[in-house]
Amino acid sequence: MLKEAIYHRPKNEFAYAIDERTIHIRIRTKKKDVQQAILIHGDPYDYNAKEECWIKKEKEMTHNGNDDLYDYWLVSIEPEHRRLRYGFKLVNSQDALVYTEKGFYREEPLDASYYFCFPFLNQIDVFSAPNWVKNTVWYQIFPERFANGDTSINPPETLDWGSEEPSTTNFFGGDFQGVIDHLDYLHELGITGIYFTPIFKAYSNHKYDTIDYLEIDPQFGDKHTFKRLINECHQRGIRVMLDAVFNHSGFYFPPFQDVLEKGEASRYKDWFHIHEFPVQADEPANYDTFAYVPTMPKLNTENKDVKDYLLKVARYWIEEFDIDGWRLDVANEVDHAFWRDFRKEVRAIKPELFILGEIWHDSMPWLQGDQFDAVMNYRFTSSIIDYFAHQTIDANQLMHSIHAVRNSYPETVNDVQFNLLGSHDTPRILTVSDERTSLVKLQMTLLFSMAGTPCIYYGDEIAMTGDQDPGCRKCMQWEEQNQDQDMLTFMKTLISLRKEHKAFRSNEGLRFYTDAAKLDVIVYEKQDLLFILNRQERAITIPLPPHYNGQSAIDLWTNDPVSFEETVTIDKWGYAIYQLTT
Ligand code: ARE
Repeated sequence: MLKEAIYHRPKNEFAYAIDERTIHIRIRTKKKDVQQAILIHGDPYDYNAKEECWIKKEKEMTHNGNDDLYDYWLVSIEPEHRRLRYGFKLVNSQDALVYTEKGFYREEPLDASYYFCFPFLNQIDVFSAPNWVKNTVWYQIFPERFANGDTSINPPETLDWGSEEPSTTNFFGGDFQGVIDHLDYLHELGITGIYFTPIFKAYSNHKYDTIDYLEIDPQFGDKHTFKRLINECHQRGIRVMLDAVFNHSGFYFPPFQDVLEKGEASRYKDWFHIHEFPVQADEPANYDTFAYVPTMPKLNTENKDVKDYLLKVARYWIEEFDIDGWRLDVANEVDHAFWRDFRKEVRAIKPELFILGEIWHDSMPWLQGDQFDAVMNYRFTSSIIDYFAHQTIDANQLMHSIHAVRNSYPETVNDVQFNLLGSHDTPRILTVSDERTSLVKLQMTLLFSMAGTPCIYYGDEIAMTGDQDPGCRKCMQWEEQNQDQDMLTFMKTLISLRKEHKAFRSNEGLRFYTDAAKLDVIVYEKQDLLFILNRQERAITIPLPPHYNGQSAIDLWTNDPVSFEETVTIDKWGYAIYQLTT
């Protein structure tokens, strides 16, 4: 047994509570090395005086997927007194070892102090995301480019809708009225959440360079219109999430302008990270910025005045407009202390508020339950795109990547991860998929059939194209003859299937079939559903898992009855979802 590959360390993703009674325990072992993993567990204080030993029990762990290197094991346990000491019995054909906090043993140590410890399950420590999130289907709107509903508030030099390619500086007049005018379109699509990129007063067309955090940008409308927008959304069962740009302000943010004007004498000089005075705004700026962008001075969120100001902003849009979520821009570059206070503040006024961090990499330090509920799951995005669109990884690598990402977070986090195929920061999914809508459908099927909360980037549902920013920010296509109605129908069906079947929204029972993967077809089951995705430009016949032979099912796309045999043939770029009926 390869002991060097065996790893467990509480808590993080290896030992965490999923509710006020239940604890998940995970362990990682070298792939195919361990055949059986058993949890040895007991109450830290249960001692048998007669036999002079700790009283312990055993519970079989289940295999929770594998990646290229490791098997992942999981067990759920409900200790009577919400406290736990535990270890692992690991068995293969040549060996049986006991793994504890003090190391490996042939025999089970008798003293509880040798074992790992989950000292006490305190309710306040339980990671808790709002219950509505995992059932939400999001739609991301870049307000400048969704719809121009009120030309009277067009910014100067507004172009006719869609008349030119988007650039980093041009404007087309998208606004709140335009969104209101199309809420029924979103409702019919099946959308139950809208994520707006920034809407506060700012200089650019993307509004990530904030001038006033407490004012709506006049090109989008006013607070009255925004209030109407929120009400119209809520009446349709659509929740609203805004974009909090707290890592940096814009160049024309009055406190930064004051520092530029008064230098060291400014009362705001400690609101930013100024290296030396006088402030030098030309590149290279002599103050910290987002990336190398001098017009985005980094805010000093460790400064009490800055924190007080930004937390006031965060509360304001909840208390005055009843928003349902905050997406946190460049969240990984803001200090943890700020986010801990942020969560306390916003959850105190709205316990059901969704807190979503924009982090593109492994985000466990922000997902302990004291900061974010979820992150934008770009790690999952890139695996899907690498397999179906770029075709730079094979089926096994896709499965391994999905399991590796899932097992890097608690299952409670996976249930609310913000899953996406693209955003305003990435090329559009159709463009990266070589403009093949069939490949997009495969990727959408995988995205919408995994646990988490999926998001459609505006226009992807009608097969819009667009390269990297700013190319991905074209004006929304509203002329029906220029919309891909087949893709729109597909997305409506996929969304309704996800709403109808719980197995779409949970990873419980998720299992991939490696025999099909050998033929480069992705086959996975989840409870009573079987999914088949074929990225190849040819039909292919694959063996079904033996236990399906003779079973009957319903094809969820056609509602036709199906009786399974040993094999099934899947069309080129084909996708199938079956619900077992026996
Ligand atoms: C402009 C240009 C871009 C250029 C960028 C950087 O348009 O072509 O790459 O400057 O110099 C906003 C605007 C952008 C604008 C940017 C700067 O929307 O159009 O880009 O301001 O003026 C990283 C960060 C991530 C960040 C992206 C952009 O980690 O937080 O870069 N995303 C947020 C927002 C953006 C916004 C900003 C931040 C600034 O979502 O829309 O940009 O407020 C890899 C890395 C990621 C990296 C990602 C994308 O995957 O792992 O860390 O994200 O690529 O580059």
